[in-house]
Amino acid sequence: MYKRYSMDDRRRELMAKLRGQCLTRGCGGIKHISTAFRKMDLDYSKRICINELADAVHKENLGFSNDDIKLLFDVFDGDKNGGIDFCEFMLQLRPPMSESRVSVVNEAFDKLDVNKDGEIRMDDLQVVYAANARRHPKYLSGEWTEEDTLRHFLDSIDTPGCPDGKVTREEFLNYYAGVSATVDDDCYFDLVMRSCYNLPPRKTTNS
Ligand SMILES: [Ca+2]
Ligand SMILES: [Ca+2]
Ligand SMILES: [Ca+2]
Repeated sequence: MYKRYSMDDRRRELMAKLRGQCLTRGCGGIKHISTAFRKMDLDYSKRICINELADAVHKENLGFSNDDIKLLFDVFDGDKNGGIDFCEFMLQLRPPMSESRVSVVNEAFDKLDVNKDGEIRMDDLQVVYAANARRHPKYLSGEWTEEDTLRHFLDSIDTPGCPDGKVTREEFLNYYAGVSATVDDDCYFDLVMRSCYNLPPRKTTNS
C-alpha cells in the first residue's frame, strides 16, 4: 500500500471502467455477469488467470496497460491464489447496492435460512416458502410438484451454471445485486422485497 493516494484511485477507475463495459451489454444481472465470466475463462478451469484477463481486456479495447491489468487482477484475486474464481469476479463486478437494500436482502436471507446454518437449502424452503410455491402457475396447473417448484426457485437464486442445492448469503446478495440494478427507487425495492418474502414493514429509525 505504498503510493496509496494514486494507486487506490487508479484501481477504482480501472474497475469502474471494466464494470461499465460488462454492464452496458445487459442489465447487470447475475446471469449476464456469469456469461462474461465464462467467456473470459478460455480453458474452462472455472478460474481466470492473468493472461485470460489480459486477453479479455485487450479484446474490449479498454486501453489498459500491462501494469493496469496487473493492478486489476490483484483487486479481483482476493485470496491471492493466482486465479479469479466466480465469487471473486462477482464481488467486484456486481452493481453496487445501497446500504438499505443490502439490509433488506439480508433480512430476507435470514428469514429463508430457517435453521440458521448460513445456507438456504430445500429443507429451509419447505418450511418457509412452501406457501409461495403453491401459488406458482406451474404448480397450480399440475405440471410441477411442490418440490419441483421449490427446487426451481432455489436454483434460480443460486450461481448460474453450477447450482449445488445450497445458496449462501453471498450468492443471495449476488442475485439481488442484479435485480437491484433494474430498480431505481430504494423504497420500491424495499417494498418488493418485503412483499415477496413476507417481511415485516421496515423499521423506521428515529434519529
Ligand atoms: Ca483467487
Ligand atoms: Ca439453512
Ligand atoms: Ca450455491
